Amino acid sequence: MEKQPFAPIESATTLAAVGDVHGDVPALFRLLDVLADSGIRCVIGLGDVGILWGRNSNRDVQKVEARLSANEQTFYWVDGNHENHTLIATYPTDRRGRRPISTNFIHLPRGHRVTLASGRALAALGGANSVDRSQRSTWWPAESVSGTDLATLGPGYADLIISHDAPEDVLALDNYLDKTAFMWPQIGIAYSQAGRAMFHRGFLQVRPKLSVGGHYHLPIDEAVGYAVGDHGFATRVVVLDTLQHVGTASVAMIDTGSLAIRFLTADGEELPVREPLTELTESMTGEWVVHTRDSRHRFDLDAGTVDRILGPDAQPEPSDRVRRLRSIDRCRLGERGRWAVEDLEPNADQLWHESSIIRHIVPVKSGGR
Ligand SMILES: [Mn+2]
Repeated sequence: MEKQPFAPIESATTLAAVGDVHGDVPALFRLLDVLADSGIRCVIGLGDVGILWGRNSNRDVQKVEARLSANEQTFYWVDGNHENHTLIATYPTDRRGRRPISTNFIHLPRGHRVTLASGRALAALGGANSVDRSQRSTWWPAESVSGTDLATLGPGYADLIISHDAPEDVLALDNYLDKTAFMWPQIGIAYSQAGRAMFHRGFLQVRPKLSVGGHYHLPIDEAVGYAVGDHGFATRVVVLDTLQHVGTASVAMIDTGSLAIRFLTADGEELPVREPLTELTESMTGEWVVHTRDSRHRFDLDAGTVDRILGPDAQPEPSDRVRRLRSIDRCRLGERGRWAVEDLEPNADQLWHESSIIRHIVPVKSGGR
């Protein structure tokens, strides 16, 4: 009879998501032991796991399985770009559509979905395009998210997407990629962006509340508003750092009911909690820029004013001038904004401003919350 995993993902109340392992078995074991000490038994690798890699992979898989068994843990993982996709594909999928490499070391193929005991739906969508493809001695075309993967994923909602790549329009990530673009050939950047665009199509099919990925080797936790046609939604986009980086968020402990997150370092040290901002309210202070689909609005909550910042393609409008902010009815990521303004001259009429769907709320200076 087939052996059952110790900690099936369906019944997990906490999932420990782990950034790129890169075949670093000692680092993985250190983390698995710390997690086991705090009772965490279901762990999810976010791609670039690199255990199933070359000639020694059988031995590595046996070592990993032995440690997981000793800790009564199960390690599920989605594939990244830095992965031996040919070797992965030699393992058959089981009747659930998962790919057990060993009893407790289980690959989740792209498009796989799980209903958790909490009632939440989880979708898995690994894969990413290597920015350094032209410099790599080992490269697999199967690293790319394909149209078939997106068809397998299907159009249904899921609360949570587990991936290697990240959705588009994440400010902290896009700023980082802009700053590091000089490091890569133009063709590699274009290829990598095409892969991210493909993942983003899958992301929009799922419209999740929470997106957790790896790949970029830096920690990000940002709430973003998205729109599919007229329908808006907000997602907390989390990117985890690799297990090789010290002191940063490499692990996310996800409560499968509330979707609340605690971040840990690769050594299992807990990091301070700082929830990403999802809403601008009248009770806040400071200066903020609200990005909608069509424009940007600067809110000075100390001065009580708002004005529109013209983008390069925007046509000037009367609402561009600085106005007094009377009230904020609604200013939430993924929704249309609504706030009341009036001209600065005395006895001016109050009018409501209705915005397109809000994508970002960004502090002009630090603080102000
Ligand atoms: Mn990586």
